[in-house]
Amino acid sequence: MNIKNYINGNFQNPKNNGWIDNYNPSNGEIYGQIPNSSKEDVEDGYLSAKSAFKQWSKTTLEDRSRILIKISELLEKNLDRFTEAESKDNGKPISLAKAIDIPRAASNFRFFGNAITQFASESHESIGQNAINYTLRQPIGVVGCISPWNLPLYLFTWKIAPAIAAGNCVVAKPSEVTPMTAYLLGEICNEAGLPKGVLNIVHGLGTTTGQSIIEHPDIKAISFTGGTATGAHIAKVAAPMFKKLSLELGGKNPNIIFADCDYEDMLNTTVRSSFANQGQICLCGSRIFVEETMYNTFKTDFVAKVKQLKVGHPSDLDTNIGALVSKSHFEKVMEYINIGKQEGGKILCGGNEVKVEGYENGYYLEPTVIEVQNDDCRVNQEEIFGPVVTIMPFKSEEDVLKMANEVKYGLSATLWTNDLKRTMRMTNELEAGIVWVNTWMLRDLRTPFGGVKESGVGREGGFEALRFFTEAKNVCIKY
Ligand code: TXE
Repeated sequence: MNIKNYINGNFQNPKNNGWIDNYNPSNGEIYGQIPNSSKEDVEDGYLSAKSAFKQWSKTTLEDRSRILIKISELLEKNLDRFTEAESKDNGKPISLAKAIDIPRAASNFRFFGNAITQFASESHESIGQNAINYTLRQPIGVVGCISPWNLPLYLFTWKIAPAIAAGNCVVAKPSEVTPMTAYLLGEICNEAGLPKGVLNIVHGLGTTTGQSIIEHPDIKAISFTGGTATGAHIAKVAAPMFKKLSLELGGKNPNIIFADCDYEDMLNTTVRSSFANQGQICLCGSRIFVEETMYNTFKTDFVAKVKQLKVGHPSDLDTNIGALVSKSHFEKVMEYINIGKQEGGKILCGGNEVKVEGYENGYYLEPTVIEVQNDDCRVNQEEIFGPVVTIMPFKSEEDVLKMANEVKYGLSATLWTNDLKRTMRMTNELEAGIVWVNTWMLRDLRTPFGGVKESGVGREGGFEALRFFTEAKNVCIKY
């Protein structure tokens, strides 16, 4: 199946007729092609967005909201079709795509369709100066949204929905590794009555298509989720053009477990926070630190549970761990397992490729737990982004806090304890954009979402996203 670009409401081939193969990670086979769009295709997308902006930015909030909610409803109506497409393209279990990815994409549109009707700006009365100031929140114009492959439609729509809700028009590029659901979204947008040109989806490689978006002088804001190295590159390109930037990058998140926690809840959630989506979530708790007094108990129970996880074909309903997204990513994760061994880490379970019967060329890997001696090793410092976690014991709150913060990343942290004072101390001190206490990945779309340090710049979610996608203009009237 050939995917096409979605520009000005139409589906079209890339101008240079350049194509990239699209792989099914569950069997390693090519099952379609996607455009390798050039600068000219991006320009087409931009011109279409620019011409739609005049009218879309003046469209009433009620009308914008209605269209976004319609898109959400159509995604729900097409749940099975989108679920199957996402699972096939990405390798994730179909059960996960059905329970999380596609419902969340629908929620993104519904949430921002509603949020825009509640979004307000401030006024300041300048007392004694006979003046009133008010702030206009105006859409930026044409904005770029670039998303990764791990949660394809979920993260794609997390950017697009607030961008268009706020009155912008968009040139968007999904990951070339997982383009399918973004492609299908175009049809839904047409059906929902989204005016032509408000959303333009240009497919292709990061270094060509993506690069043309970030370099475009009139695309004034870039919202990006992906690797830290790519984020740094985008920041370099965008800075001299003074683009607004929102960067959500990698993580190496600590999962800190104290002996006073609710044990069963912690254990079950820790299996999920380690291996959900094959460990390919920027929020996964990939460094597990366990209080010394319960370390051996935890180690035994955790490893026993991890061994029960079923690695299998994504469409089998009892599969817990599907395929990794691509061959190159599979190789990267395997390389880290080797690094872990070389560094003296002990493989407590997993560590090997899995051959799933009938799908021997798929990219399957056992969920892997590595016991490490200290936090300085590479497997504890670098983002692996696969079904691999490390575990090690800690003695004191002070020690674990130091280790938790001694990474270049700062996206999320998870803390398991029932001690209120410790919770307060540690949540204040942890260097992360999100701290979960006695839970993981519990999301409320109104909350600010993003990281500190090399995990990114800016926050998505709620009104933060609407602020990002608007320019504040102060108007001062003297009377
Ligand atoms: O991501 P890239 P990759 C981490 C994870 C992973 C590593 C690399 O550790 O192993 O990043 O993954 C587009 N201009 N995360 O290489 O390249 C690209 O086409 C404009 C964490 O797959 O950052 C895709 O659409 N765009 C992360 C998007 O950037 C460019 C999720 C992300 O791809 C570009 C994914 C360029 N020059 C990986 N180069 C998270 N935070 O959740 C690439 N792209």
